[in-house]
Amino acid sequence: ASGRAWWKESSVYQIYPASFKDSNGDGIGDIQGIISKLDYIKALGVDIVWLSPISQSPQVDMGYDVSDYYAIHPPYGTLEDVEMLIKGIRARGMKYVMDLVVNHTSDQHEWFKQSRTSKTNEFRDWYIWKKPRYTADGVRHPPNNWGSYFSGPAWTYDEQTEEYYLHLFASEQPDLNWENPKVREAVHKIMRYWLDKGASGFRLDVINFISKDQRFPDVPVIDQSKPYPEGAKYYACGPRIHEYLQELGSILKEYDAFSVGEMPSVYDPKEILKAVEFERQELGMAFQFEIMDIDHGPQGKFSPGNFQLKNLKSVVSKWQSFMYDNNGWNALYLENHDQGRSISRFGSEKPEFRSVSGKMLATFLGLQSGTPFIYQGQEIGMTNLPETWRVENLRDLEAINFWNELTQRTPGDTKLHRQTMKEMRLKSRDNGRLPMQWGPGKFADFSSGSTEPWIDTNDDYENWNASSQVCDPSSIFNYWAEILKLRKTWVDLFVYGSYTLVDESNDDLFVYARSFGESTAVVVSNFSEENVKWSIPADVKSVLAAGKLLVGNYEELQVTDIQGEAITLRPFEAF
Ligand code: TEU
Ligand code: CA
Repeated sequence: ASGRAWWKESSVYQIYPASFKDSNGDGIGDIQGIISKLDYIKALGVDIVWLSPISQSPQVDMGYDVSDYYAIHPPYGTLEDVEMLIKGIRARGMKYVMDLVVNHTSDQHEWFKQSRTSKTNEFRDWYIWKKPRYTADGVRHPPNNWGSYFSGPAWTYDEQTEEYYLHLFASEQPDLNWENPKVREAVHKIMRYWLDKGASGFRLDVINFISKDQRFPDVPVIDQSKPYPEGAKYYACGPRIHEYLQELGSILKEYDAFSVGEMPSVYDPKEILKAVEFERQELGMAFQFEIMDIDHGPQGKFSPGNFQLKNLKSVVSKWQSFMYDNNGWNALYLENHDQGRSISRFGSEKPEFRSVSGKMLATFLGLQSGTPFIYQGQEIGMTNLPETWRVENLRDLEAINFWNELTQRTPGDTKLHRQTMKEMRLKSRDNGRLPMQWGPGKFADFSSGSTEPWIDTNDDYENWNASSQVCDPSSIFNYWAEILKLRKTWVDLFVYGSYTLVDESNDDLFVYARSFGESTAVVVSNFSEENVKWSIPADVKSVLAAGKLLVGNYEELQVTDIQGEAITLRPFEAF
């Protein structure tokens, strides 16, 4: 990868505002709460703070349904609070990145309220409206069979004008019609407004979905129990995507801004490269989903999958090498507000392994080629929701809709329901949304008040929280800080160096090398909870023999241990 850029040398901390820190005791996190924790974020050593949406929103999808891009959701605070936040972030030498959700708006946005009033309204064409289809029996059907990511069809019929509108997500999240130049202009205006206010860039929500195949074809139904399959092949990286992204890219360039595009449902790195190739000046980097989908089952996300290290190796190595070789760039992440916690999915929640496996994952992720993203709570090893949770504890519409649809379709199938609940405990979006565990006090010190938080806290906060970790040099928090510091100390090697997978066929260890000029680093991660004996490959042996130990997640590891013929790695050991 040739081109250098400030955002390649940065790391990012993601905040989910509702669950981060509640300053006024109403049970909902807020901007003043974030401001009160900026020193904590700075101490971790990140460069960029990205906030999930804080714009005005009816919160059908936790703010990913915006009703006014220029106003702040009142429970979070005011515009003045946001200005103060941006100031506080910048005063600490960090940058603010905003979540921009413009594939769709809320149905409560003024544009949509206008759009639905009549076929001749000036905003009609800002959304995607189509006539119904009728079968011979006179029954009305949606214009095609695409499914919504939140269950059911991707189209909702509107009585007022007797047409359907498209929504790839909830029916309260109508998709904007990017074919309309006025929509694009409106988006550009929003971007400039926030860049002028001091934002240093954007995380662009499902940005690869903005250009739809204008024929809106049906997708073949393979499974009769799923009459509304995913239509992604007709809108993920669709026909005019790069034209639209170039328009965004030229604004971003003007401000030397950061950008990361969220790009689900595309697994061909060549497609994503077209958006993140350095010279094309579209986006800086993209979140691909191949790693996140690795433990999804054949029946989708909430069916049992089988996580295997060899799959992770091939997926990670595919993206690492491809982006490096082709002047692209990777966004590195194992967690966000849509995912289960990484220790629960890829490490171990067992008390004796929780900390060490969290540090192993930090080593594994943080030293790869790309820009690392840390999601709130990941830096202290927060884990998934407890076994005791039932569907009543869940707050996320994806899981709730899925559950309702499933239980209605398969009444009495308790085995399936139990299995689904188990998978939800592993992969539902709620897992990442539990209140941040600040301390051992009531509500994990997330909230000062007596009002219950909007979502229950986890059970383990008395022993597992930020305040105890910040001052403990052996904590996950301080280990992450060390990893991020290594990237700063060895910029050429860890930011701009190449990636090579080592010992591909090893079933327990993920080993890779980073190289730049004369320097090489070998990163070894044991993904198993057993001792693993590793016969060090010859070419690696010479590197280790000449080198020094930069970091390791077991305190007693000696340099001489790694300079022999073979070493035994302890459970989840990484160095
Ligand atoms: O997510 C888009 C997306 O495709 C997923 O990660 C989604 O959560 C998953 O496919 C469901 O199985 C983005 C946001 O990150 C998410 O929070 C929003 O709900 C969604 O877009 C709609 O704006
Ligand atoms: Ca609050």
